[in-house]
Amino acid sequence: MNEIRGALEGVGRRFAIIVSRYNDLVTERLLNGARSCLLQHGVAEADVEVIAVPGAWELPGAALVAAHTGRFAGIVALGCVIRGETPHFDYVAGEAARGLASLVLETGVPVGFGLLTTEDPEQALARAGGSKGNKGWEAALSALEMADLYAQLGGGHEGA
Ligand code: INI
Repeated sequence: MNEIRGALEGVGRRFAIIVSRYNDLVTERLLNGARSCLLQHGVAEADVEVIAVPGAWELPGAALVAAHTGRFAGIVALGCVIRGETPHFDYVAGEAARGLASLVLETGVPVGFGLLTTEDPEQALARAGGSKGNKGWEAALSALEMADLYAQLGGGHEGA
């Protein structure tokens, strides 16, 4: 049996981090986690491009445009939607997630999913470097692994 598994190898690869400014107390921490993860796995500082968008709703569109440039081996999408703050929770969170999933299938560029959807700010902060870890770091780790996997499968992008 031949098992193919992506390595956590960032050397020579370029990544985009798309980060939402909405709930920036949380998303700044996700960004720190994602950036640290990429750098610690060999991605050069100059090969990490941080792209800011207003809110989670804008994540898929910006990620799609970034993916179509062919410049990135992977993308990390970071945001935070808090249920108590909006009756639009299901639309914003659901459509952002759906959009990110469909762009992966459309473009073949891996996206690490770092969009927090929580009941309150405390739950979000716990997942942004608090007691539940840092989902930004985890999303970057997934993007690294999948970028290498896609490259091994022969489908990697220019940044790969
Ligand atoms: N955007 C978020 O990222 N998180 C939220 O919790 C949120 N709330 O609560 O509404 C939110 N709304 C903004 C939305 O993402 C768009 O930026 C806005 O509708 C403009 O298109």
